[in-house]
Amino acid sequence: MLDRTEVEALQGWVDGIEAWPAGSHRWGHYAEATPRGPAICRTENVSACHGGIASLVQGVLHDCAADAIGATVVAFKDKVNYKQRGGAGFRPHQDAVAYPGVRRVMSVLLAIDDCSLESGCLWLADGVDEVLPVDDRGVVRSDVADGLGWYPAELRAGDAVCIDGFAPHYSEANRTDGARRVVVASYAPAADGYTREHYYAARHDTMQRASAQDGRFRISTLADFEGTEVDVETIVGDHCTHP
Ligand SMILES: O=C(O)CCC(=O)C(=O)O
Repeated sequence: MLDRTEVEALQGWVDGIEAWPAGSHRWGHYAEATPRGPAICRTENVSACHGGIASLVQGVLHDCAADAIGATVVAFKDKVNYKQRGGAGFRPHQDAVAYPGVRRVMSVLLAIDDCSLESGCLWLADGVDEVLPVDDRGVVRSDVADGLGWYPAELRAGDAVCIDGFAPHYSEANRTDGARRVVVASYAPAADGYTREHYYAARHDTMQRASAQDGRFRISTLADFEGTEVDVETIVGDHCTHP
């Protein structure tokens, strides 16, 4: 999807986004504990504050999702997952379950760095066209997930993979020395009227309610993330990271 020059530009943008000061981004700039110490694991709604990412979300990623769905689409969500060295993976889940009230969704995952088996690439199950039974975390029940046929999507930096809303997917921890960063943008058919404002308001409410109920930290509406949260305030260093 991107050539070498575009990939290098994207990597530079994301280096800068990762260095946004803790607490500076109202939609979420999350950190996790890793064997090497706290590390940023996700920034949510990046396009709201970064023109370069917005141009991808409204440009090539949008066109890819529209092609895959076969209709005019609206971008309602985007995020960067960093999966740094030692960073955690995600349990099997379906986007149709994760995004409150969505009818049809297509996500496009764009590799910022190479995504290999060792660095925790995405795995997808094929042949699923319905919502699967979930456990108390909202992820696909393990006995159901065990019965699916899983395929790895190893990607070079600049490659992308489309994830249909019903396609179960998961990823493992990063066992390499480098980061495995991806941009994931999600689209709904324009005719469905599912907007970014609707999604982020519903996301906030759902996460608050779910965490109040089970006391679990979550970086998404489902408790699919396998990492351990770090309070971002504790990773502020002794110098300012912003320009
Ligand atoms: O970045 C990954 O490996 C998982 C992406 C995903 O499924 C998610 O963020 O919900």
